[in-house]
Amino acid sequence: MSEPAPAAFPQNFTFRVDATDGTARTGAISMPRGVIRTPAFMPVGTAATVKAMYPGQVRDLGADVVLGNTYHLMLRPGPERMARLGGLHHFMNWPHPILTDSGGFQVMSLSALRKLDEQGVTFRSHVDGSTHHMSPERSIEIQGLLGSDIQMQLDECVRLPADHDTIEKAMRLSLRWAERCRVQFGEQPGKAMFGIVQGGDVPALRVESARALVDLDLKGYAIGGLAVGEPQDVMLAMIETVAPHLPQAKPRYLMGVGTPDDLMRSVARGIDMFDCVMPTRAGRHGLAYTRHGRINLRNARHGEDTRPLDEASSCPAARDYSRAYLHHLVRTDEILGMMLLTWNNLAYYQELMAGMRAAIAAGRLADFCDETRDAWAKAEA
Ligand code: PRF
Repeated sequence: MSEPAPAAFPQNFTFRVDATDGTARTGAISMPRGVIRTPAFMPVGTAATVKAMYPGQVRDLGADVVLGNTYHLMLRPGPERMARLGGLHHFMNWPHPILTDSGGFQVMSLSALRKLDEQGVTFRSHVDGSTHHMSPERSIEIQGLLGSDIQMQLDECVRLPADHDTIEKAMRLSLRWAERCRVQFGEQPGKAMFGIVQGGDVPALRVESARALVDLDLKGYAIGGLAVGEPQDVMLAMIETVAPHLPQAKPRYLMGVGTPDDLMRSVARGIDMFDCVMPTRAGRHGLAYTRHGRINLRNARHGEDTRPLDEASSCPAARDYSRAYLHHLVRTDEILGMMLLTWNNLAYYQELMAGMRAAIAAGRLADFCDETRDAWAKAEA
């Protein structure tokens, strides 16, 4: 008699730290749909697609997880329809882990006539003007209908600069919503719901938010409300304020960040997960992130440059097309230009994360970051 085959991945949601280097950590989050190597960068797949990329390509670059947006998917195709169609993983042909943002942040940045009160957020769709209401409970219900593996609490993110009272009210509302989301989420062993630390640029509010969320004993913790108008040193100071109050044994996710430099400085301060539209959006606007720094392919100086973006890259988009050709594609608004630059940018971001994971394991993250910055500076000189 043969034993039943072991499950490919654990049935529970777990996080393991394998090595540390100062306050930086490398490890893995495991769940039934797969393993996320950390520190991880999550490509943004807002509307059930990482724009201009095939799912298989995203996977081949080393992405273990993508991000989906509750706000966009609740408007189109709608959560109940998504559930009838078998869930987001099946719908978009991405069988690996998916994290979904809760919707509050996108409502505030995209929809018209939004109104926020204790019960949740009421807003007009940016698609057809229809009115919607989303409570903390409904946000978690929608994320469940989508089939999301890592669900985010509904929160209120305040743009900076803002006054103390506004920041404090939003932080406290976010805490009350975290409790309601946790009740709604209940116990789902293979899945997780993360809380979101708010508190703007006020250290005492950040600490209070982190402590109260830790008391809720959630599976992971995000830091929200950063990269919303403040300088980088303020963002980094807030990470340094919050991180010591978060449990070592749980993943930490910095939402909506950032540039390659932001990622390196945040990883050094103990962040495990990131998402950002930067590599994909910049790619659609003619910007390439490379080992030689950021290159604007729109610029006329690339018009007869026969060099590729990076001859040493493992990504065909970086290696097999001249800058002159990419310049031409960008200037003529060809779809292929967006596809190649998105591919290049996501490859660069994933290479950077893999480089940081290896460097942390080898105890040389600071050297790795110095070398990476030196290469950008050398190209500029
Ligand atoms: N909250 C949520 N999503 C977010 C943010 C936030 O504060 C940010 C801020 N950088 C990006 N995405 N729910």
